[in-house]
Amino acid sequence: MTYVMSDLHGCEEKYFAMLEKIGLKESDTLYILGDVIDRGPGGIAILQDMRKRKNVIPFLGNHEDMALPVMRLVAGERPEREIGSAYRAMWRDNGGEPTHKAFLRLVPEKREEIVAYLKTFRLHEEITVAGRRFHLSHTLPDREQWQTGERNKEDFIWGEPDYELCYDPDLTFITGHTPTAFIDPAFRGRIWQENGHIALDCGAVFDGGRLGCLCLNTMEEFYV
Ligand SMILES: [Mn+2]
Repeated sequence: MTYVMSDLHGCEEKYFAMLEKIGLKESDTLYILGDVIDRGPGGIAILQDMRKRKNVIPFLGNHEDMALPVMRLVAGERPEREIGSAYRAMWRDNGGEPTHKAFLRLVPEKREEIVAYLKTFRLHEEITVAGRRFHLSHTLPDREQWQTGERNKEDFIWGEPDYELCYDPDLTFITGHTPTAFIDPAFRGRIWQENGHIALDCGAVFDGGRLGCLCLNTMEEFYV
């Protein structure tokens, strides 16, 4: 079976409860569409579990992208960009504090493992399950950018999709990043599907939110 979920945001207990609920087997594949870390306290613990599982395929979220340069610096590497106090404040203001603290508590070897793992996170990918084509990414550019092909890394981690517009009639676009309650308040805590889009972020870390997981073979929805 193929499963997909997103935006765990440090909710370690919900993550393990979901693995239990879906009964994830080694022959299954679980795609996680970014924002594993920040806001909640358990992001590093989730990453440490994910990296041990060969059948978990991680994608980059804006939170991992914000965290990585700081983590590289702490781990003794030289990030491409300048990491000054403004950058650190930006990550902190976006809920990075619990992740930063947990990262600093790791011994150097464990820090390097996390940094190396985050560098393997994918940006976007197309898969076919049960004859249906899916596009996976943390988020998407708007439809015009998608159709003109003028899109870059930032669009797949910070973009604001046009959920009211169909991007491609032959492809279903699965994203996290935008809590479904923001797309339609009636969908608070539930997976939203319309117009060739599936939005997965059920707001696990927020009051009234849940962690959602979708099985792409059966389209069954699971919640914790
Ligand atoms: Mn995000």
